[in-house]
Amino acid sequence: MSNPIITSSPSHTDCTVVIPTYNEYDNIRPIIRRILQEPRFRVLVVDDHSPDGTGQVVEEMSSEEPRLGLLSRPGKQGLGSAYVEGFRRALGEGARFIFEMDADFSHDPRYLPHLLEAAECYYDLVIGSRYVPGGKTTDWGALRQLISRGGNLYAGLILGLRVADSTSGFRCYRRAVLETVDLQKVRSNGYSFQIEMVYRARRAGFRIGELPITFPDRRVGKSKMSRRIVIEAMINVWRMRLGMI
Ligand SMILES: Nc1nc2c(ncn2[C@@H]2O[C@H](COP(=O)(O)OP(=O)(O)OP(=O)(O)O)[C@@H](O)[C@H]2O)c(=O)[nH]1
Ligand SMILES: [Mg+2]
Repeated sequence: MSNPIITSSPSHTDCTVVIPTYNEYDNIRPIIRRILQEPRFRVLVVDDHSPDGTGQVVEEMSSEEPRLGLLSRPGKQGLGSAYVEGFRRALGEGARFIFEMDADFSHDPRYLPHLLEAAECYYDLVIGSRYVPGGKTTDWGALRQLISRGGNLYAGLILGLRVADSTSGFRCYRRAVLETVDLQKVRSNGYSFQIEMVYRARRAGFRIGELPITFPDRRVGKSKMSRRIVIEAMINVWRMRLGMI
């Protein structure tokens, strides 16, 4: 009698979407449900003890959903360190493709399979980009647009990134990128975290691509963007350039 053939199908969950959260109570349940409609995907939420109970929602959901994980931290420690901890967990769990995504529906889950396809076929890091042809932001006022576009131009010029949207937090990394970039050395915590990851991936010689996305404003909840985060980014770009990061 012949042995049964065991196949490893692509529906095996080899993709982990890491979502950092701070006070995303109204967004977290629907965004998780939507992502988990994709059979290849797991979700790992990194919550900083959100006072609004975001973490509890995830904990409850995870008791019935094996493809959902929660990493709970004791207090608000910033986006960059949340991602670094999430990446480590996802790598430890064997993910082959690791995604970054916000909880607030500015990043439409329908793009996930496209980011994945581009990472499987062409690139080591794929960025969902507002600033390549076909990409856009829809609801922002002039000031917010200026900060975002200006920040991208600034970082791109100073660091030679050759990327239109280095501050985008919607992306897919092949596991090799996160294994190669020394996560312990990543210093940025706010928007510059995204820039620093592009910079380090570029320096390590990885192929970086961008796919156009439409980026609406967050559906509900409050923005965590602050003047401090913008200033941190402006300074950190120079610290990278001068080899201090
Ligand atoms: N764990 C954790 N998550 C955070 C922290 N700061 C922001 N986040 C999450 O990171 C994601 C992006 O933050 P946002 O406030 O949406 O930042 P933004 O998209 O630049 O701002 P808006 O466009 O105004 O929403 C969201 O899912 C936040 O809940 C933090 O300190 N810790
Ligand atoms: Mg947002």
